[in-house]
Amino acid sequence: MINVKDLLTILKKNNINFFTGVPDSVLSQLSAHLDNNKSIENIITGNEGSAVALAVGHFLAKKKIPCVYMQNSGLGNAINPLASITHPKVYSIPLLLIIGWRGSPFRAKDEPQHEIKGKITKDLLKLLNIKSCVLRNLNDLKKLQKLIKYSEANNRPVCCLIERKTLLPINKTKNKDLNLKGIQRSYAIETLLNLVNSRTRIISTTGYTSRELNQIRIKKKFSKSRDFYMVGGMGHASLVALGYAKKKNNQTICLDGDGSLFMHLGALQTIGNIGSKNFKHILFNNGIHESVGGQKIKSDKINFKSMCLALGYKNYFYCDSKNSLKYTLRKFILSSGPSFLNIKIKRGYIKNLSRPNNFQKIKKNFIR
Ligand SMILES: Cc1ncc(C[n+]2csc(CCOP(=O)(O)OP(=O)(O)O)c2C)c(N)n1
Repeated sequence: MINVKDLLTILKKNNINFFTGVPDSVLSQLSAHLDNNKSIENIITGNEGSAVALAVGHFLAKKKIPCVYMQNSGLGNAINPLASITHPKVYSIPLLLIIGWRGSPFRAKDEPQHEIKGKITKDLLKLLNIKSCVLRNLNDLKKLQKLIKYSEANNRPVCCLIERKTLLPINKTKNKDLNLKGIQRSYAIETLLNLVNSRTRIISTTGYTSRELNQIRIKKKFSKSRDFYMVGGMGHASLVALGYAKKKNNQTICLDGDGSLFMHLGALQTIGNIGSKNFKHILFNNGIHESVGGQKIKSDKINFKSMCLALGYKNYFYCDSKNSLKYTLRKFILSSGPSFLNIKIKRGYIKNLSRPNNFQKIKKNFIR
């Protein structure tokens, strides 16, 4: 195992003090250190491709190697700028990628969607001409040191892969501005399920939202599940919902998170343009990436109402209290879409959460 402090010491020695990326549970200890270290700049971007872009700009300004961190799922989002901007045959820009390697073939079994990406992660890096090392113990930090020197000398992106349970757990410092106001996500989900009819289809985003929806369905025995859980493809739930809603009459509800919404915010423009009456979009707005450690999103100043209406949504609703949730949800369900409901969610999730599995069955049930 590796103490994240040792990793950061190597990076500091090599003058790497600019970090950008999308958080990942495998790297949550890294995120925690970055947030607590005032001498380090850390910017969380909407998606991983944007982080590479920000890092490129930083290099152009400072001529110093930036660090871009992500989960290997996010490598998909980053491939475009890595292949067509930073690649040695294009601009040849040095940067250090730190990638959380879910589904590594050398570790215990992971979720199916992670196993697939895990198997091809190294090959993807090879295809991109990016040299990589795997960090498992202190000795491996020497390999990282060499790679950074190589990146500097040859102006090339390099990568270090970190598997699950490699970074030593750290004591969580108490965060003073924990968002404890708002509604519990699980309560909001249960209230919604009590209000919708059995023909309603729900498409839910990656992480705790899908896991809680699935668990509540099973435990509370709501009518047979007709949900589509986006266990991967973070940020794409709303357009899956739109694609369905356009061709069916069923009420179609997307359950989104703010991290997911910002990952592919352009989807809102498509929804505003072609969204149908039966399309409903719920944002579980907690201001954090709760599913991967609670890293901040800094969305509290955003005027979602102006944004959604400007982009063409027909209705906007907001709710931040349990007392008005049922009433607001009813109005939202009866409204003519595309409609957006922004629900202020507080931190917290169901303990011992299970995960949706048997994806073929989920798909069949949804289609039926
Ligand atoms: C492309 C991609 N990048 C990163 C991740 C890791 N990831 C899974 S859930 C999640 C956080 C989602 O945040 P949000 O939508 O706000 O929902 P919350 O976790 O707060 O419920 C992240 C970053 C991923 N699955 N896919």
